[in-house]
Amino acid sequence: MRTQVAIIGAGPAGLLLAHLLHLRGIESVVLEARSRQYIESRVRAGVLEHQTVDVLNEAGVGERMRREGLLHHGIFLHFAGNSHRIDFADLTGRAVMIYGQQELVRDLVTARLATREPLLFEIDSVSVHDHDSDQPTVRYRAGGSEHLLQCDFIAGCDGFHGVCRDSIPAGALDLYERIYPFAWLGILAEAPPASHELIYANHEDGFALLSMRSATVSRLYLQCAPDENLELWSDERIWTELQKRLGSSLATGPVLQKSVTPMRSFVVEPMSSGRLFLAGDAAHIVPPTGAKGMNQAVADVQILARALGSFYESGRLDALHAYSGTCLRRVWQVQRFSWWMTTLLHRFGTENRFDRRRQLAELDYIVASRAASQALAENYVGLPLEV
Ligand code: RFL
Ligand code: PHB
Repeated sequence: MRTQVAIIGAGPAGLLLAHLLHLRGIESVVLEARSRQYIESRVRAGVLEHQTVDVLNEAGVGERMRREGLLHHGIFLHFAGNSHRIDFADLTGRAVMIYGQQELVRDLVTARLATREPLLFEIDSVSVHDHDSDQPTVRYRAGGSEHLLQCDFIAGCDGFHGVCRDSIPAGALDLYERIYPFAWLGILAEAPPASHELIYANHEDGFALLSMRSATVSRLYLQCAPDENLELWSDERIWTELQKRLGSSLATGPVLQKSVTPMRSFVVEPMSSGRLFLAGDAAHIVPPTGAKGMNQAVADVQILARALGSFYESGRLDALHAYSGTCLRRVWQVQRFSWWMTTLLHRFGTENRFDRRRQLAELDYIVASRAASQALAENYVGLPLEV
């Protein structure tokens, strides 16, 4: 088989890239290790930046998001017993959209299947070859046999645990990493959200977040240990702890899903090697406190689709050569913001009394100063593609 762009991974990055290329008349093949059912039900991100919303609308895949998504014009910061609203509309003139990642993946899978271009599920043993030549190839197994895909370019959209990043010689990459001494215990619950906007809470006993998926489904998180044993967390204990940290009386309900997510900041530089281009979690990870991971994945593939478009229109490689540098400028802004929100809102367990008072003073400053709350709001609603 031959195609123009081989895309490894059907997460938000791979699926949106395939769609943006299709709109430019560029052929691709998407190879996904998991089943369609699995990727469409994986509960993850929930907040879309304004420019993520714009690109989905412009690409013609925003119809259900506009109908079912929840437009939010602010968030609450809760600390020292009080809640303070950060008003995005007033501070930035923008809003964010609450729309589950699996809903977005579902919309993108539907759009891809409608184009009748290849999207192959449950493939395994993917390996990438000759990306330093102008005839790269991808090998994989599907339906019990070996396949070879020839292409012009490979897009490594296979997430943090994928194979594409590791196929670049270690000496050619610089890795930057930080592991945090805590994780998030997340639940999805059939319970009406207790607030119409997200609440980020800094509490003596740790961070908590109230988010949602609809008027009847809440998404909630609690800071916990990285090796937290979920067996020790009955639904009742989770609700009690959330109630305490969020300082709200929550409507409780059946817990539909429970998981523990470790926290990591990670960047690989450069994001390309020859004709292999990494995008999304394959190249960088942020702790979820700033709600940025999926949005940066979307930003990367917009830049990549544009650069591939320029190659197929003019034969010029300069936009592709600039891909990594263009993405990394925004990636590092997103890293900085996600790290900052994380340190602002969590307990590290190593703080002394001074550190704790300094953290609370910073929160006081953010809610009291228009300049400080604007800096938070501007990053939260999303920076421009090119910073
Ligand atoms: P994905 O979504 O991990 O998709 C990669 C795909 O590649 C497949 N794959 C392979 N396919 C073929 N061959 C192989 N060898 C393969 N290896 C892997 C995988 O099966 C998968 O389908 O990466 P992508 O597309 O880069 O998207 C990134 C986002 O998923 C991620 O950044 C976000 O979920 C992060 N995140 C959040 N981001 C936001 O923007 N806003 C949020 O509110 C937000 N909240 C979150 C989050 C992540 C969380 N968790 C669970 C990590 C909240 C949580 C709890
Ligand atoms: C979510 O709704 O899953 C969510 C919202 C905000 C975050 C992280 C996750 O910062």
